[in-house]
Amino acid sequence: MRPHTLLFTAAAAVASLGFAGAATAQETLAQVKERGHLNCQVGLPTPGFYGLSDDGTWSGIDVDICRAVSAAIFGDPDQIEYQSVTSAVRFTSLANGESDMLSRTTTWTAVRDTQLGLEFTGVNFYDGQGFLVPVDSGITSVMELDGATVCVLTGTTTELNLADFFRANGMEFEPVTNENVNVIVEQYLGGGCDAYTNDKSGLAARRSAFPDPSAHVILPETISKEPLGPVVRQGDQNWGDIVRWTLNGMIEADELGITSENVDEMMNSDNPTVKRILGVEGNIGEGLGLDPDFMVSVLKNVGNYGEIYERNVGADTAIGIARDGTLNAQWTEGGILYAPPFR
Ligand SMILES: N[C@@H](CCC(=O)N[C@@H](CS)C(=O)NCC(=O)O)C(=O)O
Repeated sequence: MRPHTLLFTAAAAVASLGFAGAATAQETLAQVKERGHLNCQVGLPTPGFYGLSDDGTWSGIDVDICRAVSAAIFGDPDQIEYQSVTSAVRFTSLANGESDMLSRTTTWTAVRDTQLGLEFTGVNFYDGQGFLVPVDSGITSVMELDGATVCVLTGTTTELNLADFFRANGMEFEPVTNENVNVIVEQYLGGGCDAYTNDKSGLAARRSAFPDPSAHVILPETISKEPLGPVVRQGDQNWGDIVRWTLNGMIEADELGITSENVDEMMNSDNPTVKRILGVEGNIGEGLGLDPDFMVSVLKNVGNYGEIYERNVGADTAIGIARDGTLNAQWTEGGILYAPPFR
C-alpha cells in the first residue's frame, strides 16, 4: 500500500516541466515495474470519482481504474502514487512524464486526442454537461438563464460548450472562472453566480458534499456529449493497450457476470469467453506483457465495471446516479457500454 499523494499546484507542475522528462516510447511498463509503483493522475478531490478521505486514502470510479491497472501489473491494487492536479494543467503534467496515466473525468475530444501528444484508451463514464441552480431561484430550465452569471472551471470542455450553447441560442451570459474547483464551488455557494455548470456527474458529486444538497437542483437539459475516460501519452502503444484492455476487461466481466466474489468459481466455467478473459484458456496477457491471469487480479482486487460503478457513484451512494436506463448500462440492457471481445 502506498498512501502517497502529491498535491501539485499549477505553479509546481509548470516549474517541473524542465526536468521531469517524458518516458520514452515503448518503455512505460518497464519503468513502472522498476519504480515499483504506478504514477496515476487524478483531479482535486471529488467524491465518487477521485475522493480523498481524512486518512489519505483515495477512492472513486476513476481511482478504481488506476487501481485496476496497478492490480494488472503488480497483482496489488495499491502500488500507486496519486498525483492530484487541476484540470488546467492535467495534460501538460501527463505529457511531460510526471504521471503514467490520468483517470479524472476527462472528456475524449478530437483535439485532445490528436494535438496534445495524448491517447485516449476508452470510456469509463458516458456523461453530458448540465447546470446546477439553487432550488429557491425558481429556475427550472436552462433556457431561463439568459443574462445569467455562470460559474465554470477553466481548462475544461465545460467552458467551451458553455460559450457555444449560449451563442447558438442567442443568449447572453457572464462567466465566473477559476482553475480550482474548490474556489468555483465556494463562489457558487456564496451566491457569486446564478448557476454552476459542469458534467452532470460532476454536479451530482459536488452537490453530495454541500451543506444542504437538497437546496440545489440539476436542470433537465444536457447540452453536450462528455465521454470520460483514462488517458496515456502517445507513443507507447503497449502501455495504451494495457490501460485499454484492463478497462475493457472490467466491462466484459460485467457483461459476463464475473465479479470480485465469484471469480474463483468462474475459473471452472465452461464458457469459452470466461475462460479466455480469466486466462484459463489462451493467453491474452502475453500481448500486453502481463501475466495470463491479469484480469483475475483486477477482478478480485477491484471488481468488474458494475461493481466499481455501484460502490462509487451508483443509486445507493451519496452521489446517487442510478445506472439502469442510462448510457452507462451494458449494450445488452439498453445502454452503450460495449467492450470489444476478448479473443
Ligand atoms: N469533462 C470535462 C470537465 C472535467 C471536470 O471539470 N471535472 C469535474 C468533476 S467531475 C471537476 O470538478 N474536476 C476537478 C478537477 O478537475 O480538479 C473535461 O474533461 O474538460
